[in-house]
Amino acid sequence: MAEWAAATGLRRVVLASPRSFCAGVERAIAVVEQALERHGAPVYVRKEIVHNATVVADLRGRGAVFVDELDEVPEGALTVFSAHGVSPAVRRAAADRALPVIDATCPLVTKVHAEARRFAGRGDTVLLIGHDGHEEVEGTLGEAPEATRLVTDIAAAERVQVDDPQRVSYLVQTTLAVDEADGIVQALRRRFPALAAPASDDICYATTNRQQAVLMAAAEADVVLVVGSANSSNSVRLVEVAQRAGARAHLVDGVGDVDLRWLAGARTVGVTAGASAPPGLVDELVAALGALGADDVSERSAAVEDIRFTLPKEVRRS
Ligand code: 0CH
Ligand code: SF4
Repeated sequence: MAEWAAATGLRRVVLASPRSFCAGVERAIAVVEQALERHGAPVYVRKEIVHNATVVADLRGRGAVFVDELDEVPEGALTVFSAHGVSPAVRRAAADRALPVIDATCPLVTKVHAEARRFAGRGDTVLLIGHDGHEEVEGTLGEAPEATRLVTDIAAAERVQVDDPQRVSYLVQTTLAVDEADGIVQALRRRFPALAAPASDDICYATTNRQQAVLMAAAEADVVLVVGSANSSNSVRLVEVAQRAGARAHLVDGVGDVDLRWLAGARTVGVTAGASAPPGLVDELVAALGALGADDVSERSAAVEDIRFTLPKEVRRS
C-alpha cells in the first residue's frame, strides 16, 4: 500500500514514437497467421517467430508449434523460418528433408546476408559486428563462415585478425545500438583504414527510429519503461540507450512486471516498446499508469514510418 501511495504522484506519460511492431515483425506474424489459416494447425516454426513472449504464446494458442531445430519437425510438416533469418546450412537441411518451408526472414536481414556473400565472394575478410549466439548473427555468419569473424565489442575490434588488411569489410546486426556500433566501426577503421562499409546502413530504420524516439522521451522522463522480452536484442538496446542518456530505464514484458518502487517520486514516465512487442501491451501499460494518476499522455515523435513488406508468395493475399 505504501508503494502504491508513493507511486501516485505520477502526472505525465511521454510516449516515444515510433515504438512497437516494425514492418518485418508484422510480416513475420502475418506469415504464421496466414499459414495457419490456409493450411490449418499445426504449423511448425523454427525458433521464436519474433523474440516476444506474448506473440509466441498467442500463436502457440492458435496452433503454431515452436521448435529449436528442424529435426523436431515431423516429415512433410509445414515449417516457417523466423524473422531473424537462417544460415544456408539450415536451408539445406530443410531441402534435404523436402520440408515445405515459408521463409519469414525480414527482407532487411536478407539484405545483410546478401552483403555477406558479396563481400566474402570478392575475397574480403568480413567483420560481423553483433552479439555472440544471437539467431540473426548465427544466420549471417553461416553465409561465409570461413571468411567471417564476429566482433562483439571494441575490445574484440582491437584484437581481431584478418587475412589481408587491404581486403576487409564490415557488417552489422540489424538490431544493435547505433552509438555502440559506431564506436566499434571507428575502432576497426583505425586498425584497417581500407575497411569497406555496407552500401546502406545494416542497423535498420526501425531500430534507428526507436532509439531516437526513446532518447526524446528519456530527456523528459524520471523513469523509462520499455515493453519487450529479455531475449529481444532491439528491446534491450532501448533500455541501454535510455540509460546511457542518464535515465532510469527498465524492461517489462507487460504491465505485470512493473515494480511500483520504480515509480516512487516520479512525475513523468517515458514509455516505449521494442519492435517485437505488441502495441496492445503498451495500451495496457498506459491505462495502468493512468489509474495511478497520470492524466496527461503525449507523444514525442522521432520519425513517421510507412514501410510495409509484401508477404512471401506462399501466403500472399491475391
Ligand atoms: O531484436 P531481436 O533481433 O532480438 O529480435 P526481435 O525482438 O524478434 O525483433 C524483431 C527483429 C527481427 C530481426 O531483425
Ligand atoms: Fe526487419 Fe528491422 Fe524489424 Fe528486424 S527490426 S524485423 S531488420 S524491420
